[in-house]
Order: sequence, then structure tokens, then C-alpha cells
Amino acid sequence: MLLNKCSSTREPMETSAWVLTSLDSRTDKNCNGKKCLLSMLFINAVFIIVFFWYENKPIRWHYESRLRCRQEMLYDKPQIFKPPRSDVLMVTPWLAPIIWNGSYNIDILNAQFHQRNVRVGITVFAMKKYTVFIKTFIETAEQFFMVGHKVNYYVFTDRADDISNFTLPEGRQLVILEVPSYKQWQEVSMRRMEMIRDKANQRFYKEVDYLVCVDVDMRFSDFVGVEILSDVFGTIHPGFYNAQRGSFTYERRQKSTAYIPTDEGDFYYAGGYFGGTVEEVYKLTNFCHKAIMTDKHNSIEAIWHDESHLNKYFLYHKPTRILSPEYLWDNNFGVPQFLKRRRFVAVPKNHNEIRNKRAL
Ligand code: UD2
Repeated sequence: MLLNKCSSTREPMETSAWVLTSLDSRTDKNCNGKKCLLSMLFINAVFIIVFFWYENKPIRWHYESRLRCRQEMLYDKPQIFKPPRSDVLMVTPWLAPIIWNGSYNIDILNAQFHQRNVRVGITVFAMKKYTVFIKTFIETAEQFFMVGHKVNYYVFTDRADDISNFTLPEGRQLVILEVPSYKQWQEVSMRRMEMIRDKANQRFYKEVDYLVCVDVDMRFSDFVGVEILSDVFGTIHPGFYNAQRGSFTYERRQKSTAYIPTDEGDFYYAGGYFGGTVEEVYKLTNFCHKAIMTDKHNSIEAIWHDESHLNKYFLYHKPTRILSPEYLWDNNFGVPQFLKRRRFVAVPKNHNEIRNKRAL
């Protein structure tokens, strides 16, 4: 039998040649005339069809995937001499993009982040009376924050009973993290660095890819999506976007670890909005917490608490992306021309009332 004679170690092309030779010799002996010629033609035709099918298969697949990409990726070509914005700074001297409305295409970014099946954690602290802000925060986030992506809301609180239940769609969940409170509001604010650091190390790295760390007394009022995500990002404070270095409210006392001399600094970053990969946020919060503890040991507290330490960190560990004030605004500053969107705005609060010790 022909098949039994084929060695299993023979290469396929070698085997085909051998089969043909065998057939040829068998033809010489047994076949004659038309019948024999037809079977030869049939076998040759089968070889030719299989050969061409195999050769063209990857090309066809490649062609189909190109077509698919074309359907999903229709957008205007970037123009070298037509930057999308010319009224604002779009990139820092260390080549980090500054994110403004009009500077990116969210469809391209969404497709990229969906391919990676990215998971985002947003941390927020609602300690003592600040639990009143949670409802608006989450309801507006559901409308505007990372729409269509997987999101974990990590709510740190000392009053879990005050946090109502929210019905969230698949892929989005609320995680309540019960933590101890501190007497002074400044201490509550500063201790966020320690608590984010610890949870990043214990659980966040297993559950999410990026962390977004924000204040709770805020509401989303326009879209905030994956355009903000990068290794480590900070946000320009709405009160200082056009200020000179000398007027930044950095810590100016040399005794504090947050000290920044008057001839240094790029931007004044807001304490209430930073983030990045879990690993980078771990490094940032670890740095700030250790600096805060050193200051405490030396009986000094930085002028703007955690915000002062964050600014020190970003001076020497430059952010890889910077969010424009669109991402953190306070309507008390009005609405300047350059500000095309107000995506996340401060909820007005009576500082004394909300931080009042007697009201704890
Ligand atoms: C600014 C910063 C804030 C922090 C602070 C330090 C912005 C928008 N905000 O905010 O991030 O750097 O200055 O001085 O950049 N909190 C409670 N319970 C309390 C007190 C505070 O949960 O009793 C939490 C809460 O999440 C709040 C955050 O700490 O949003 C910061 O406190 P704040 O908003 O009262 O401080 P503020 O407005 O001076």
C-alpha cells in the first residue's frame, strides 16, 4: 500500500514527490490510457489547490484585519502645521503632554485602552462629615467618569453606615474601606498618602491597573476618560495656571522636607487630583507619607499639607502627563476663554461648618 510505505519522518514535500514517483512507477506497470492520465491530473489538481490555499490564507487574513481596522479607525489625519490648539501649552519641556479639550481623539484612545482591558480605581476619602459629598460624587462619576471602562470606586471612610448603596452596572463596583479617623482636618488630608500607599501594596495592585486619587467635595460635570491615564500624572491647580514661580504657594521654609526654593518649579499642582499606575502611585504616596512623618518628627507641618509634599515630589519626579485645569475647576474663578470644558468642579462648602470639631 502506498500510505503504509510513507515514513513518518519524511518531510511533506519530499513525501509528495515520493508519492508521485511511486505513482509514476505503478502507472508504468498497471495503468494504461485515459484512466491513468485522468487520475494523474486529479492528484496534481488537488496538490495545486492545497498549495494555493495554504499560500494565500495569511494574506487574506491580513487583508481582512486591515479592513476591520479601517472601519474602526476613520479619523482626520494629524496635520504637522495645524496643531489642534495654539492658545495653550500642550507639552512640557520634558515632553509630557498637557491634556486639553481638542488635543486628543477619545475614540482612538478608547480603542487602545479596551484592547488592554484596562481597570481603573478611583480613590476618595469621606471622613467624618465629608460623607455628605459621596452621593453627588458617585452619581456624577457614573455619568462622566471612564464611561464604558471597568471602574472600582474605593471609598475610604470612618462612617461606612453613612454611605448609601448604589446600583452600578457590570464592570463597575463600590468598595468601602473602613479606616480610622484623625482629629485635625489637616491630618485627615495628609494621612490619605499613607492609606493609599498601604492599600496599593495590599490590594489595589491585584484589582486595578491605574489609580486616580481625588478629593470628595467635587462633582463631575463633563467627560473624564482614559486620556488622563499615564504612568504618573498631576493636575494644574485652577488658582495658579498662569502664575509666576514666585507666587506659587510652595513650602518656603527650609526646615520642611517640602521646601522648594523660589527659582525652582514648573507648575503648582493640586493636592486633590493625581494618579498613575498602581506602582507609580505607591512610590508617590510612599515618598509623601515619609516626608510628612519626617516633618512631624521635626515639629513642622508644610503650609499646604499633603499638597506641598506632592509639589515637591513632582519637581524631582516629573509627571508623564499633566491635566489642565479643565480637570479640576472651581467656579469661584469664573470661566476664562481658554477653558472649553469644566469636567470636575468643586462643590461649594462652608469650610468652618464642615470641618467643625463640635459637629463630628
Ligand atoms: C486642598 C486640596 C486637597 C488637600 C488640601 C490640603 C484640591 C482640590 N484640594 O483642599 O487635596 O491637598 O488642600 O490642605 O486640590 N477630608 C475628609 N474629612 C475631613 C477633611 C478632609 O474626608 O474632615 C478629605 C476629603 O476627601 C477632602 C480632602 O480630605 O476632599 C481634602 O480636604 P479639603 O477638601 O477640606 O481641603 P481643601 O479644600 O483645602
